[in-house]
Amino acid sequence: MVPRVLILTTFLNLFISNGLAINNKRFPSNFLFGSATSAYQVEGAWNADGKSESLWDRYIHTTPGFIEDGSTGDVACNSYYLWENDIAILKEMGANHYRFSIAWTRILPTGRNDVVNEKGITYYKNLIKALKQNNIEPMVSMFHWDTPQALEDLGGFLNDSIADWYADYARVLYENFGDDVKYWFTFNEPKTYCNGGYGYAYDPPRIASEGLLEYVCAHNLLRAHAKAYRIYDQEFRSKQNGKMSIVLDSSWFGPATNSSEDKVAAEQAFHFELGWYANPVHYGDYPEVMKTRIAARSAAEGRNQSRLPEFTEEEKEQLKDSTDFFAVNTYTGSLVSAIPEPGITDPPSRYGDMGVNSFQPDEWESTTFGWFKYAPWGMRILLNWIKSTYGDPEIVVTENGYPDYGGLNDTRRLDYHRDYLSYTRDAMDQDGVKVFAYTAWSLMDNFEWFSGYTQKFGLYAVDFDSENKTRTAKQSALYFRQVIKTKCLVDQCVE
Ligand code: PNW
Repeated sequence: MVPRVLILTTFLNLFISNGLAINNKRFPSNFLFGSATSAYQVEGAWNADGKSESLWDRYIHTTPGFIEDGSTGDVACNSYYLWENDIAILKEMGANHYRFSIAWTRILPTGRNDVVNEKGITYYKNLIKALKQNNIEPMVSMFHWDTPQALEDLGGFLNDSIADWYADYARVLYENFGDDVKYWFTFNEPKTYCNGGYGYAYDPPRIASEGLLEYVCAHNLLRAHAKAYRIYDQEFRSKQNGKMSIVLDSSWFGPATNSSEDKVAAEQAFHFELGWYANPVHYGDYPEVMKTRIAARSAAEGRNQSRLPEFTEEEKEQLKDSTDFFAVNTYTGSLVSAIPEPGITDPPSRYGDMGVNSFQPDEWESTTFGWFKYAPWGMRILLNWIKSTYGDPEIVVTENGYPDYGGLNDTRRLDYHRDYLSYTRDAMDQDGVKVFAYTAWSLMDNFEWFSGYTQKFGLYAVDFDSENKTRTAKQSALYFRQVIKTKCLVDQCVE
C-alpha cells in the first residue's frame, strides 16, 4: 500500500518547480511512456541454467576494489527468478513499454552460435509473452555491456571478428523472439562501453603505439551493428515487421558564450560525442570534423595513418541508413568553449582530438554523481540537434533518470522526470521534433555499475536484504503512473 502522505505530496509537487512553467499540453494519445533495466544490473543468476561468464562476471569476481561497496551483480534484483514481480510493477504503473536487455551469455554460452542454451531462450520467451499479454510493448536491447568472457578472451571488440560473432547472435535472437518484438536495439551506449572497456586503463602502452582503442572498439561495434541490421532487413523484416535502432548516449552541448567560436566548439563536441556513432548509422561515415582533426593530429604525432579507422566502401553502404528511428539516452549537459589547439600528447587523448573545453558550471545544481548536474532545459537543445542533423527522425528517449542515495520520498527524481518531460513536450510542440516514446531509467533500484548499490535510479525501491527483493513504489513512480494515465505532466492539461 502507498502511504497517503506520499500521494498528497506528489500532487502538491505538480505546482512547484523552481520557477519552471511545466508544459501543460497533453501528450499525443499514441505516445509511449515506459521504463528500462539491463540484464547484468537486475537479473542475478549469473551462472544459473547454462549461462556462461560475461566480462562483468569475470572482472567483478577477480578485481577487489573495482566496485564502490564491494558488491556484485551475482543476485541483484534477482529478476531471473522474480521477473513476474517486475511485470507486476510495470502493470501497476501502467507502463506502455519495457526496455530490458538480453544477456548474450544466457543465449550463447560460448559466445558463438555452436551451442544455443534453451533455458536462456525460455526465460526471455516467458518474459516477452507476459509483457505482451499485459499490453506492455517489449523494447529489447541485444547488448548492454555484458560481452561473453569467451569472446573477450579473443580481444572482444578489438577483434574484427566480433562483427560476425555478433551478427550470428543477432540472428538467433530474431529467430527465437522476432515474432513478438517490434522494437530492437543492437547496442546500448557504445560510447560509454568503449570508453569504459578500452579506455586508458585497458593497456596504456598499446594505446601509445596503436592509438585510442576506443576508436577501434567503436569501429568494430558499428560494423557489427550494420551486419545485424542488414540481416534483419534481408531475412526477417518482411515477416516480423519490427523496427531497429542503436541506443546512443549523449549529453547536450551548449556554447559557453554567444561567440561564433564557442558555437562552433559546441557543434564540435556534439559531433565527437554523438556524431561519432550517429553519423555512420545515418550517413555511412564518421563526421567530417572527426576525420580531419584526427588525421591531422595523427600526422603531427608522426604516424603514417590516422588513428581513426576507415570503413570500406561496402561497410559504408551497410551502415548508411541502418536505423529505423533514433534512440537516445541522456542525463545531463555541458557548456562548451573554444580553446587553442591542444598540444600533442603521448599517449594521445580524445580530449585533444575533440579540441574544445566542456564543463558544467558550478552554479548548476549537483546530483550525487560527479559527472552529472541537473540541467533539464538542454533536453530541448539535444532533441533539436538530432532533428536538424539527422533529417528529422522519429526519436525515442531510451533512458533518462536521476541518481540519489535512496528513500521513497524522492522528490528530486520526480522533478527531474517531470522537467525533462516538459522540455521534451516543448520540443515536440514548439519545434516539431518527432519524439514518440520516453523511457525512465530505471524501473527499480539495481546494480549501478561502479557504484554498486550505493546510487539509486529506480522509480521503485528494492529491498536488497529481503528474500523477495521487495519492490516498493517511490513518489516518482506514483507521479509517473499519473502521467501515463493522463498523458499530462500537470493536474490539468490542454489538448
Ligand atoms: C547509463 N557517463 O550509463 C547506462 O545505460 C545504465 O546502465 C546506467 O545504469 C545509467 O546510465 C546510469 O548510470 C551511463 O559517465 C553511465 O557519462 C555513465 C555515463 C553515461 C551513461
